[in-house]
Amino acid sequence: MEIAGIKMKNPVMVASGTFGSGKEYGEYIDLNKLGAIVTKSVTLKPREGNPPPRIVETPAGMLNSIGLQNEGVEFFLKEHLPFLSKFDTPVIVNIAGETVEEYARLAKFLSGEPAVKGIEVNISCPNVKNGGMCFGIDPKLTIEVISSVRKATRLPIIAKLTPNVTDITVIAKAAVEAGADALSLINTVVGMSIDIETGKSRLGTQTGGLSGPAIKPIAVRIVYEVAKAVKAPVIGIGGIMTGSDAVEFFWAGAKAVQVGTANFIDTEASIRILKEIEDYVHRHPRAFNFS
Ligand code: RRO
Repeated sequence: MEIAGIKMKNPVMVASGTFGSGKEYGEYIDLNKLGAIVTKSVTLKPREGNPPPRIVETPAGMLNSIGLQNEGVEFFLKEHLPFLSKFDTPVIVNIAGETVEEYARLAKFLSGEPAVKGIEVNISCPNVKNGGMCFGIDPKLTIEVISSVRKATRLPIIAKLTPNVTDITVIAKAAVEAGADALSLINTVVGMSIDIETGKSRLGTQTGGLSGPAIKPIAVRIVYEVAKAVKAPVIGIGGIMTGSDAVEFFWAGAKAVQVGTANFIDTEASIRILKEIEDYVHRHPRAFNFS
């Protein structure tokens, strides 16, 4: 099958930020079996991330406030990409920036790397003051970022959108109009958890991004709305723990899915989910056309 011109063996990808740079999981699962690997967001310069605590468990999910911690694009290309390039699985690099120019420069950097098969443009990080979600909640800024990335690279572009907007179809149309080849839906939902003994947030930054099964119905609804509104393929993300969860996203209109929070509970979750999808497809041979 193929998405945005990226050839994949199957529709199960691993979601950015939940799979490190791939190496961390290589000991536990056969990376060759995945549809694609999406790496943790990289920025031009290294970032230390947010003050702790950065993770809180919540009913049916978790909140994170990592704050885009990463070692920068040059370190990524030197230290992580060579390992990933050994596998027969496309590597999609998630990029984030504080300015439109930073996104474009990152895209240029990655364009010269044969091992990079696509760029996922993160305009939806909820945990940084500048950039991130600021772009993805505004259709004009969405157009600016995506069109500048479009000018900077010939690689397939996947825009990763935030659910924290009133009408996601407006942002989705803007991203596609500006040159996105596919859309990843959804990034985390802004949330908060308070310790009632101290009256303080359980996260260093007060609020964070909610992921896991708690957000699955929101994600399925958004995939459904966007798949009807744009022609570009949609990749479904949000609380996928089983093959049945993934199948819900396919029925909603997704062409592929990304497994995120489930990786933290079970390192083999993505492979298990793929098998469960295969079992479903075997029982329902005419349900989907993965081409
Ligand atoms: O690093 C983070 O805090 C983070 C990012 Br970049 C993102 O896109 N989504 C998220 O929930 N956390």
